[in-house]
Amino acid sequence: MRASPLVMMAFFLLSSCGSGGEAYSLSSSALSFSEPEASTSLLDSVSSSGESSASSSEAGSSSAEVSSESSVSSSRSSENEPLEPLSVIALEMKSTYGDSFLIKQGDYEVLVDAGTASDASTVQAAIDTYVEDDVLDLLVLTHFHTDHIGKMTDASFFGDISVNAIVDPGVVYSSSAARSFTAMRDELVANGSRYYPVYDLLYGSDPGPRWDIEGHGGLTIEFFDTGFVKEPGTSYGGDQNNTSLAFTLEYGETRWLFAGDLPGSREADLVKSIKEEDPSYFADSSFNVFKACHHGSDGSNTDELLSFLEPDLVFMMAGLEKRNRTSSGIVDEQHPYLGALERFRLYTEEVYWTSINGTTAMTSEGKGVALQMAGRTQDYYYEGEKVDREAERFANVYQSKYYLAIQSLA
Ligand SMILES: [Ca+2]
Repeated sequence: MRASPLVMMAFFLLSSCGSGGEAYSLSSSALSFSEPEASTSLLDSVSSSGESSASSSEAGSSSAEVSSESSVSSSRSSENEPLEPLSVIALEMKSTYGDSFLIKQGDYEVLVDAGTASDASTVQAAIDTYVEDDVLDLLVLTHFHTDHIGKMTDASFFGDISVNAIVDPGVVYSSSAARSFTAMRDELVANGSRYYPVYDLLYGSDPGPRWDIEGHGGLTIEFFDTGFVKEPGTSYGGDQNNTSLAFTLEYGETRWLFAGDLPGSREADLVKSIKEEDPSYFADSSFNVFKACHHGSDGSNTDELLSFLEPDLVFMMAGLEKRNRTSSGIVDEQHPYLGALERFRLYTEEVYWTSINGTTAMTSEGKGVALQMAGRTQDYYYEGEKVDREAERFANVYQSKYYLAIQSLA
């Protein structure tokens, strides 16, 4: 594999993990697995790389099998020992907006949102690939907008895969997509899924807002109040972005924050909630990962949130808008917006967007994060020429022609 500067960028992120970085091997094979046209190749390759990362103890096992009790307890007993891999896989979105990503540690999987209706096959392929035990352990719908519900409007969306638990904002919103999602949720509950409106997690009883996922290397998921959490069944017809769920992942020395399409006006309340729980939550972490709020909107991703997070890695989902996929080039700003990108840059250059990189897997063994990108499956143009997909496969957003284009529009 040629050592292009862009590949080295991906490797740099890996080696910024500190002394534990040698535990990783971002081998050339890990980067050459997938062709840009086939995002499922990346899905396959991530499982494979999970095996190779853990192969020192459990050669030949699948990534789900290696998270045995013995290896988990030994990981906990020594800070220098890598944990079994945790992967967060951000899926390439096909049309405007859209969020969908999977979290996987061993046989524990979380699906967060399902993009737009046109992303359904991508999301289903990811579920089929990663949910090897046919039990999706947690489904999180961050809020009731169509670019997050996608085709989760009928229980058949999940095929033979059962959904163990569901968390959503619990409000009643009268769009047809929201009604369909709610009907699907009821059907899943009738089939045995547990359902937790976020209000009940925060202010009800079991299981509470902080979930320690037993047998998964100390993986912890925690939900936070954004100041807009409503009692279950409350009708809310306003901007659903306000109701976006916010939650963190804690894994080894890494911290991750996800908050759907939360608007900037709610971010201060989120910071306040996290500070009340643990003011040093992000400050004491060696590596902070942030899913940009609202697809990298300028109205979200405020200085107040970013200065609290001090992110080391930011990732964004959102498809290229139709008008920006013609030979005219990027003719209008879209998500992600320049204002948000400039604010991220005050903290890190490691800012990635699935419409530049394609489906992206972020894998951590407890220190730092290694990246694998499938390459995008859609094209855009700059100065009349199609921008080379492979040239931007490992590019951060500031190295992309998209960034040049929106700078020129500003
Ligand atoms: Ca599972």
